[in-house]
Amino acid sequence: MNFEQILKNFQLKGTFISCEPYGNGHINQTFVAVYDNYGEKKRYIVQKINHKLFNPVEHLMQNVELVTEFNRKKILERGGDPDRESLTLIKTVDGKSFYKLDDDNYFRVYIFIENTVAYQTVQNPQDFYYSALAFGNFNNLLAEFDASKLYEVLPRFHDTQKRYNDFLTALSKDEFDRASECQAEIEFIKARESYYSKIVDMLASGEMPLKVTHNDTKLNNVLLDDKTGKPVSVIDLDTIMPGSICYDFGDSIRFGCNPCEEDEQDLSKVNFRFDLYKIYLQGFLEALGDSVTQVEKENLAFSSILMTIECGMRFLADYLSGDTYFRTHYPKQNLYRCRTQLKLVSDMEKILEQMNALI
Ligand code: ADP
Ligand code: GN1
Ligand code: MG
Repeated sequence: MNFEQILKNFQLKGTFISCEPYGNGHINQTFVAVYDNYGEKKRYIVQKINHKLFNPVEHLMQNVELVTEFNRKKILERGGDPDRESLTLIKTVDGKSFYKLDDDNYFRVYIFIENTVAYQTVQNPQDFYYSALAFGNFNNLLAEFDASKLYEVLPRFHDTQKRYNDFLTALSKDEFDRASECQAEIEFIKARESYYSKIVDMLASGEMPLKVTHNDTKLNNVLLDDKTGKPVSVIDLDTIMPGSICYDFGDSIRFGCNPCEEDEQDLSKVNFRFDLYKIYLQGFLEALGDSVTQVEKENLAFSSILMTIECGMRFLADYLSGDTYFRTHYPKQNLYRCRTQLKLVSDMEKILEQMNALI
């Protein structure tokens, strides 16, 4: 890709130096670009947007623009630094939030938030506590955001019943003849069918409040200060849509209470970290304050199981379908990712009572 040429379409100052792959996202392709502006080096995050998933890209980018502008205003009001505490889009030369090179190449550029770190696993419990504060505050902030302005870019994103039906479809097709090697995983997912419609049913009946949520609250979607460890900014705003805060809580637990990488092959190392669960719960509830309802609290532990098995079935469905959704770096990576999720589910099931007792 000729980044020097592509980036000429954005309002960037200085001389192009380089643009290299960056980060660990599964969906978009992320790069870091370096510019020299009169001797001062400045970095930018460049993303090639997954336009097949986010279709049309216009809708995705309108959401990102609205949410980042809303956040920036809020940050300014409380005397913060919006270039650091929020994602900031660099507009194109004609004032748009993304650049379309051709039908297969859509790009956006953000200010690189320096002196921060995005962790793949929890390095120390304090980091996890701070990420709970970050996501909890983010949920609180979005409570004031008018949901009707947002496109539902990925409809039914955390509708686990729909995810299960999609999984069953992938299984019945078994296009790559892979089902026979994952019988144990398939049975595990099928045996838990009674879980899948619980939260969507509660949302539909109104028992569970519908809020504007982030929907992808992995630890690596929050930037922490690399010296103090304190939260700096929540990133990856592609999936902001109406949902339940239980989704945001559960997804953080799924990722953060796994002591290993998502694709760890040695399952004896993948043991659910109940100590970290307690810490995250404390931080999350602290940040939510009075805005959290009883029914939300009662479903936080269950949602941790639900979000984890949902992700497990998505990885397995993608494996069965030939690895077209989540970016993989080697064969069977999606199967290994699925296995870690199912191991965490079975660990959580054993201590669900203790998890609930903390509320
Ligand atoms: P994906 O949707 O593919 O997960 P992300 O938007 O989460 O992509 O970006 C991938 C990674 O790039 C993040 O985990 C983080 O490490 C890094 N990153 C993204 N945006 C910024 C930014 N503005 N400043 C610094 N690092 C960033
Ligand atoms: C994807 O974009 P990224 O890598 O932060 C996925 C999440 C999954 C996650 C699993 C839009 O997140 O839903 O939980 O991978 N995002 C999308 O690691 O599907
Ligand atoms: Mg991400």
